[in-house]
Amino acid sequence: MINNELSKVLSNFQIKGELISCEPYGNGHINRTYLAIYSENGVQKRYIFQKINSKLFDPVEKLMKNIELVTEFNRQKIASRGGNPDRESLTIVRTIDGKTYYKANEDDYYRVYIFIEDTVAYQTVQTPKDFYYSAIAFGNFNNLLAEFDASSLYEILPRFHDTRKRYGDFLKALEEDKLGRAKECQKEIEFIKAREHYYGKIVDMLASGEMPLKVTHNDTKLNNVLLDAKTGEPVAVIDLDTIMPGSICYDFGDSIRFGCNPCEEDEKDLSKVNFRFDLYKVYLEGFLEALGSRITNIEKENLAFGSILMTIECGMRFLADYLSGDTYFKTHREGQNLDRARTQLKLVADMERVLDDMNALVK
Ligand code: ADP
Ligand code: GN1
Ligand code: MG
Repeated sequence: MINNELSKVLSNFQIKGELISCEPYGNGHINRTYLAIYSENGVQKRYIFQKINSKLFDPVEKLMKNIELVTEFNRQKIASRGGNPDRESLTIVRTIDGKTYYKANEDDYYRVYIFIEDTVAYQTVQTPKDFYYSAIAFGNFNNLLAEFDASSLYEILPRFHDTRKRYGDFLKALEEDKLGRAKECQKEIEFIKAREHYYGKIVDMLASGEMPLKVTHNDTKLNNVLLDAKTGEPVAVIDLDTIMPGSICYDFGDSIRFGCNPCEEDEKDLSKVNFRFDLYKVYLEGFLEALGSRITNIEKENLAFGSILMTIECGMRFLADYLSGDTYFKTHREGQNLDRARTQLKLVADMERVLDDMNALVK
């Protein structure tokens, strides 16, 4: 069945043919994503249709301007090297009046992208080769952004990876303890508090200029890259909502956080959640290969630490959301954000044990 309201919204976009289905799609935590299938003269065409999280991305107009600028830049680069921009980049489908998004109501904003066919977005690494290719994709994407005019971007989520600020937000959620949940997670709270000395390290290096501030993706988990369904080769980097100034160590670290966990982010059985050092090695190889000379020593020296930092940052964000009543990350069951936080902290503990080896490998 096609939801009438969604179908009405879709009719405002420049899409030919008849809408035949529109169903929830993917595993993103932030926007509401649907797969919309159309039929035109008997031929099916698919689209990604998203209700934008406008509470978070405010103003949506600026968010979409960022994405428009980055995708246009991206598409030109892809075309100039003989690639296929419709496949290797997100393509915005405009509204009938030429806009990049549609405002249905006060807080209801929607956008449409061309669905990139014959690709997969994995929730966990299937084979080391997939992970290697994802490293190539994100590394190349960082290279591309290096040539992009940073001043044209609007910082839509200021201080996104400012872990010290994230820690402050966590402490505030803990102090409020709106639902009385803190008593269930004392061990996790102590774990996060014990690592306070980590949180300012990269922000301070960025502020002092010791670490270069670059334009980064900032949400480089494996399901934000599309790999070719047949060959596994990288096709496109997606989910461009968080492109902002940041550190290469954030992009590297977030990929490691997500991909070196053999389980899904919300695995309940922590005995299965173990840091996969072999996959770290594979990702590191791909990432360094893609970046070539575009990575400085200070960045290299902090890749391993950045992996720990991104993982504990994500852990404290999940836990803060659990304490605040699950208002930020989409949840499908009770306790899911707590489970997510626990997997992250388990990975941090594992990584801390092998940090010297992680660093040695970079050298
Ligand atoms: P969120 O911001 O909520 O994470 P995403 O933009 O990452 O939303 O989209 C959610 C999922 O939808 C992705 O993980 C991917 O599986 C799928 N997806 C998004 N855009 C496309 C696209 N253009 N083509 C194919 N699949 C896509
Ligand atoms: C969110 O949008 P999605 O699902 O790709 C979040 C990331 C977290 C991630 C944890 C804008 O990413 O920062 O690392 O969940 N995105 C935003 O899985 O907050
Ligand atoms: Mg996503």
